[in-house]
Amino acid sequence: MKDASPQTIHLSDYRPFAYTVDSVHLTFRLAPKATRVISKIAFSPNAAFPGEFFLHGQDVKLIWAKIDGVDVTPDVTDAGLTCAVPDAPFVWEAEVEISPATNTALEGLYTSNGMYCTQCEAEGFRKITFYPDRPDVMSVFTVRIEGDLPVLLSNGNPVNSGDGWAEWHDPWPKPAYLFALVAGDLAAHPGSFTTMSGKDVALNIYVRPGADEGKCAFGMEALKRSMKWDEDVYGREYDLDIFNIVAVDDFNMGAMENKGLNVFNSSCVLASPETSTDANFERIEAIIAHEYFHNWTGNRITCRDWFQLCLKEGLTVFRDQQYTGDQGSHAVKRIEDAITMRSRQFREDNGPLAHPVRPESFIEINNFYTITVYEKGAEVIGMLKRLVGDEAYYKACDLYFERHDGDAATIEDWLQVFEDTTGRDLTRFKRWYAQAGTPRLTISDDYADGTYTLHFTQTTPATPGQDEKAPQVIPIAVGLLSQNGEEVQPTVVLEMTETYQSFRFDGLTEKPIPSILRDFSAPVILQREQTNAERAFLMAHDTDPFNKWDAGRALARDVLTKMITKDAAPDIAYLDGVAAILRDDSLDPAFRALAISLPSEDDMAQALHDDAVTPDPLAIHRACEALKVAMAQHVQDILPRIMADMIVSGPYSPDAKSAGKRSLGRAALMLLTRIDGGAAAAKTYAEADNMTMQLAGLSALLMIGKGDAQSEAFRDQWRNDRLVMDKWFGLAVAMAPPEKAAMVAQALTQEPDFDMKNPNRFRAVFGALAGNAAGFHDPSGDAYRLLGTWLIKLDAINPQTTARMTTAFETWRRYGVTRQTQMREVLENIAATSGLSRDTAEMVGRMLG
Ligand code: 0A1
Ligand code: ZN
Repeated sequence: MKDASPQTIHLSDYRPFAYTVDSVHLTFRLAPKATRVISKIAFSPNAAFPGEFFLHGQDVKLIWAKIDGVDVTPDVTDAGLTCAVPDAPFVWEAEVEISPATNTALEGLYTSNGMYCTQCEAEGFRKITFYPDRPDVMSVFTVRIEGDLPVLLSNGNPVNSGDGWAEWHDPWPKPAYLFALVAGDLAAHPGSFTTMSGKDVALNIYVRPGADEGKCAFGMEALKRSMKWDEDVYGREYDLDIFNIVAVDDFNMGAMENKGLNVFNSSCVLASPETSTDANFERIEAIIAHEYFHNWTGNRITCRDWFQLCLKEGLTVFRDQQYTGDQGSHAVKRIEDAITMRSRQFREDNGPLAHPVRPESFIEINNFYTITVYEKGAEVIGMLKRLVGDEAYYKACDLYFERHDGDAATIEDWLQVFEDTTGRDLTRFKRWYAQAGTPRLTISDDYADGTYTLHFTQTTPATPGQDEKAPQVIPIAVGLLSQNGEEVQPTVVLEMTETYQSFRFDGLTEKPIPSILRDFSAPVILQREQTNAERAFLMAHDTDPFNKWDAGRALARDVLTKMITKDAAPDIAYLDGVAAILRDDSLDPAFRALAISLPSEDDMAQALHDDAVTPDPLAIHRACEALKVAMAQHVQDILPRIMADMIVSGPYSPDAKSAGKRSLGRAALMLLTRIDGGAAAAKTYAEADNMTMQLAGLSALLMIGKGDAQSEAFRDQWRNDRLVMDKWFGLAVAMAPPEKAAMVAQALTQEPDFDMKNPNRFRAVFGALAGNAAGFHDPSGDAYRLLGTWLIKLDAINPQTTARMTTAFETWRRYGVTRQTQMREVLENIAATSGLSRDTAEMVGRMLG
């Protein structure tokens, strides 16, 4: 629905609500197109902040309202209602009607395959009933659900139930965004957990009856591991008698941490060896942990307002990253996270959508569930931990939980516990929350008389609305290696606080080779003159796994840049480095797979743009392909052995070690396929007994323009599995040759099982199109226009997913005039669409602005 005058909300305008909510009773009478919601809410005036009685409400039809039992007639607008109320505590009652079955935006109460479910974060509760829908208004909820369905769930503990009704009570005060209701014909996969203080908690994963029931076991074990980990590492215990997870097919995001009733996109919880890849298993485990960890970082301590989103998200992402590292390899996890930061967060931070980890204004908060708030927010916590040390970090966290339990807190509260614990002044560090943009760190060095000095200069480019940047506090982890590869200075963390700063290392006998920004100790871009010989040296000798990997990356980037801009042949130093990594059986296979992987084509476009070269996606694609062929030829004698060694025998297990072996095996297969005509890939596909290898075989074949028969067979085999079919839809577009990508995507939208109402299916096709860099940027402009057309269609039914997907265009200014014009036209077309949602209007406005 068109919002005539979208309001910009500012952090500086924060004011507490004029009333407190003492209790909430809700009764739901479920009906697909006419659900009735009866609310009974006890309010008290907030003496310290008197003001208007305003309740949010959107797309809800008011049937009646009462105050203290007497009928009232509030003033109702599109956004909510106001009403004259007593100057003393009172009870508000209202009945409203809503239509879950026609709610395609998937916010508020909606239906998905006949199941009722809710999504209230950030501002969905106002689509359920009139309420002060803001995170600092917290209350205890009691919920009665009436409906002719076997399973009726809400937050907290079950109180009572009978035929066609159930009552739930959540003793923990919560904001409305954590409310949830689920009702449907669901099957439970049960489990249990005994907490550290000996309390038994009933666990359930609810799914649609049938095939999905066989896909719950992994999620249940992951949940138990998460519960244990949060006790062991953060001392956090679960606080209700029951913890429920529900899998839903239609969901805008990954999952949601509603108190005691987490709702998951089915793709983020359902797993089986036959239908899920190793990457799926890893992601599912991380998301289950993430949502569970929110119980303390998000729910027990929530956010005062939506500007503080990173308070819960940055911290919870940081915690899930720690958890994943603990389950497998910290080094591998750190490299994976750095890849995400550099490719997706740096891309955001260096474009028109750049914003601080804690934004200062927004039009639509749903547009700020971003990689910056989540991932850079987590990096900021990681830097804080590195600066204060582990012991102080956990002490500060303890203080945070103790001091703010039950609060709606702010970033100031979070930093205060660190100041109080350590005595440090974090004023300057706080800039990480306020200043957008990726700092560039320029490095030079000198050596004389046994003293080695590193000189750093930091600058942060201007970002929208922020022209001037102040220096950041940057923890720079550094180690020094001798010329023959021994570590002469183990890792130290240099704390850079100024624009220019130098650090000295004394007592050396020769000029060392520095290893800088170990473990990716800060989300910054290093700018440094470095020879490929030095990079190759670090690739071979660095003791820090992140920098060992990164040296290879830097080398690959340089090789590709010269292939693209100078038509150079692949540098033998890189090819030798790859061969050495592949041969080194002492290295973790998962690490080896990462170490021989290339930067993505989009990363290369960004790198060229940073070097003031206009990127040509097709030239980048060709160079990447040529380099992969050269790599394959250079290491062809090693590949068969690697593939044989990396076969994991016995029944499939998604554990990190087995997955790591498969990862290296697949990397070898991808190389081999470029020189063996697809024989090994066809064999892999035919013999696969798990989705990881089946998909690896199929992808490899499609990559070389083969695999039509396998693709058809795959489709026949998995026709009835929605999640696997999403993979099939996505793969067809991702692997399409550049000039055909748009056509393939367009053809897929005509398939009977393409359903634009299902965000997973829409993302499968169009996320893959945007991800096929050379295809998306095909000179015809067809892919731009196709995506634009479909985004306009989707906006009318699902603004949130549409707005997110417009980010495919966020890099438009990187490219040459023709592409810029084509993309700008698409953005302008979207912007000019009548009835465009506030979500999408804000995004395209910022991109064009
Ligand atoms: N808080 C959830 C993510 C989430 C955010 C918004 C949503 O709907 C608008 C749904 C989920 C998380 O961090 O997992
Ligand atoms: Zn989260």
